[in-house]
Amino acid sequence: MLTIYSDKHRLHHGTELKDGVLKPCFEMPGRADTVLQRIRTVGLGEVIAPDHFDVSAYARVHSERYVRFLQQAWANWQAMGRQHDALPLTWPVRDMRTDIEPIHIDGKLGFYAMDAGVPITAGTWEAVSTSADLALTGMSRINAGANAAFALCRPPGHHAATEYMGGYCYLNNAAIAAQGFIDRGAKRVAVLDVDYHHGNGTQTIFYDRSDVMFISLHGDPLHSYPYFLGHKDEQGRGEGLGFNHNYPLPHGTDWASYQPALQAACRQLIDYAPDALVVSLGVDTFKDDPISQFRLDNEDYLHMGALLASVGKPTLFVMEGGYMVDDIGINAVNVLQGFEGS
Ligand code: Q9C
Ligand code: ZN
Repeated sequence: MLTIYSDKHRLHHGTELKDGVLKPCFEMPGRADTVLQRIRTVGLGEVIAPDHFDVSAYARVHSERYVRFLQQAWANWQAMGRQHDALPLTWPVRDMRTDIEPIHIDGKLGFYAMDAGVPITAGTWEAVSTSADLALTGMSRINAGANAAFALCRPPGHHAATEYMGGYCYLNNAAIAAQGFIDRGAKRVAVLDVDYHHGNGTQTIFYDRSDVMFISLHGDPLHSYPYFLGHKDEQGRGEGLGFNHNYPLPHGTDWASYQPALQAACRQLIDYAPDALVVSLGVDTFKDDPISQFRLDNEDYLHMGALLASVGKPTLFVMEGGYMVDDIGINAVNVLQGFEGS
């Protein structure tokens, strides 16, 4: 399988507020390095650099003012004489106003963020725009006839929505790629999200649409981040009603209880018959993941890949989460090898 990768991900490494303490993000450069190393070890296939895309490709699913904010946030922060990572601290919760964008950078950060897990640093824009370009390059290769591709995205994207970042995500790589397929003539595209966390950003972006189906398997939001979205009764709205499917699963879910849900999701994908499938591939469902609560084991990811192949559609894999750095390469590449039937 073709992999799209860039070293530019290393430009992004920051801190997050976790358990009341500012710590290095679990989402760190070593993650992508480990996956790339595994790809080379098993000889998965060619590894190519991304093509460059215009920001207008990102603005197909994000607002223009949000993309501009991401581009300018570090400069605005630095202009205040600050040197540490830019992080939000104040949010417009219920009954406060969201119709006026603040001018002060602290106001902007809260306006465009859902949590304090999205540090903006000097290299963040270069890393996140390149990450989106990886997904767009994979989309373009599949559009040109490839059966599958793996965009080794970092930072991840599925928590980012039209106008906000969150959970280590800035630009929604999977959504940008899905929209790219539509913009090149696809009638229907499906996004299947197997990251441990609900893909709130992707769901929200496509919630009113029937041309992009979204299906997510994830830790029940009653107990797991992102807490405020990902319940079963969220099925889409208007035109999009019936084109959003959530499978919230309990703590301790292992392959025996995960497999039937994935099987059901694959049946829905087959019935939908999309022109292309985008898989938001998070492997934080692993038993030793430091921030998640499922119990999948290394070899389960081979079965996951085989099930995804049974959908029988051109498939773009987009890297999302997975924080047990030692195993993320084995687990992610197992999905790709399982998909290829090796
Ligand atoms: N510090 C992904 O797997 N962390 N994101 C809390 C506030 C939530 C996970 C954020 C974990 C986000 C792509
Ligand atoms: Zn995750």
